[in-house]
Amino acid sequence: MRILVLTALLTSCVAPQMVEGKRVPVKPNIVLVVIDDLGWTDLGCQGSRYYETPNIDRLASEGLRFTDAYSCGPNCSPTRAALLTGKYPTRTGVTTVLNKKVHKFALKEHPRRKSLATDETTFAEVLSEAGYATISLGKWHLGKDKQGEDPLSQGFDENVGGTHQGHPGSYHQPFGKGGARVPIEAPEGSYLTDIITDHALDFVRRNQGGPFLMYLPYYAVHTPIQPRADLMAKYEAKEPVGGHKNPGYAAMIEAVDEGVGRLLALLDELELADDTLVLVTSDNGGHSVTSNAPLRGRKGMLYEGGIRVPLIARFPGFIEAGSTCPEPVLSMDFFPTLAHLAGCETPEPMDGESFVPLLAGAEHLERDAVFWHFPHYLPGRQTPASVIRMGDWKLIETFETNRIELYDLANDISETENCVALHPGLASALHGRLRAWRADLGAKIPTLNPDWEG
Ligand SMILES: [Ca+2]
Repeated sequence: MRILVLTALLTSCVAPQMVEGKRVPVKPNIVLVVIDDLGWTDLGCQGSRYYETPNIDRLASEGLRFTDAYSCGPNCSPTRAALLTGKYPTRTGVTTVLNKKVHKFALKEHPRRKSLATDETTFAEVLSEAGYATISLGKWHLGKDKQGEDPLSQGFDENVGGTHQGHPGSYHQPFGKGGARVPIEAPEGSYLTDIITDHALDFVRRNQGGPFLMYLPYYAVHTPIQPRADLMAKYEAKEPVGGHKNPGYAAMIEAVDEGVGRLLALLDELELADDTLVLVTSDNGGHSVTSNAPLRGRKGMLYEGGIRVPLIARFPGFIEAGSTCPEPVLSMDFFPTLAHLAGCETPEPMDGESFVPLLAGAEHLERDAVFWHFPHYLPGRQTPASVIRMGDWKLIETFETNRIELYDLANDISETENCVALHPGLASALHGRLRAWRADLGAKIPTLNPDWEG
């Protein structure tokens, strides 16, 4: 049934094309690494002088580093739903983490979806239809296992360890107990990040004839902070720098970097590096174990520290080595980008825009603004709010207080000076665009709670 619906949604594959004077690769292999909770500055190439990530740094030096990439949500599930479907969280209905309590403070949150609907079309379904072998390796966090809301229901041929869980019971074998256990069989003493990498390498070897799509959402570096013991000593001996100071967290980052390094080495060994797009990103900003400075805020917040994430893309011969791009790209842009490369149209509605032109060297996408709508409370971090970013300007509307904040990100990346009073006309125009976008998507704003006594 799903295949019939999908076929009806899609038009036929299109011919190879030129972008920015470059021939767009046809059906390359795709590796999409999503490091859970990795902050914007949590890589060497993103400015950390404490964490050591030589392999991802090498990837950046051989490819393109986006300086203004964002997650569609300030936490996991909304971002992952947007990434897989190409739609804003408002449209998938997955607007906060699945198991979060519905709060009733000054505003009353609306009920929301607790899983990604299985009739949503994901990029895995589209690429699978286009002949790709597909695998999801690691964290899923988008539905209930008992109801079959897993990667296999969303177009992936294989699922290694993806469940309803947002984090592992343990990073050490057997990876937790009961429902909190990550269901991967591994020898005693195994470390989860390494085992997931082992499965990734095995998939590449089995599918080296291509094309393949590897969705690699590592459980790391989400809590619990449980490093591999052999990586700890180096960081324990290091001086904290720039707010980066936790040896266990640093060791967890290094284990992921080592995994990416093993994967890159295998692509080299099999002579697949020139036929494979490798992407590395995160699903939200870093949390309190790290520092996102100079960005304000952290995971769970709509300030830059909660939503700006690393994004690195490498495709030798197509992407210029050592380049950077300041154009904002969001989680929802991966779907149209991957479909573009697979030579296929995307289903409607589609909020994302292919960033293939940026990979080829273009400076801008066609859209002129991007949006966030988070109608939820995360106590101590965020109250219901919406955001628009247009050019270098960012406006935040907070519903509980009707407060409007306007920041000039080009000159104030730390969001310290609210410029509303200085630029009332601009603030009004951005607010109008934000309201129009919400109306267009049917975004709900939490209503006043009559029982709230503050
Ligand atoms: Ca996360």
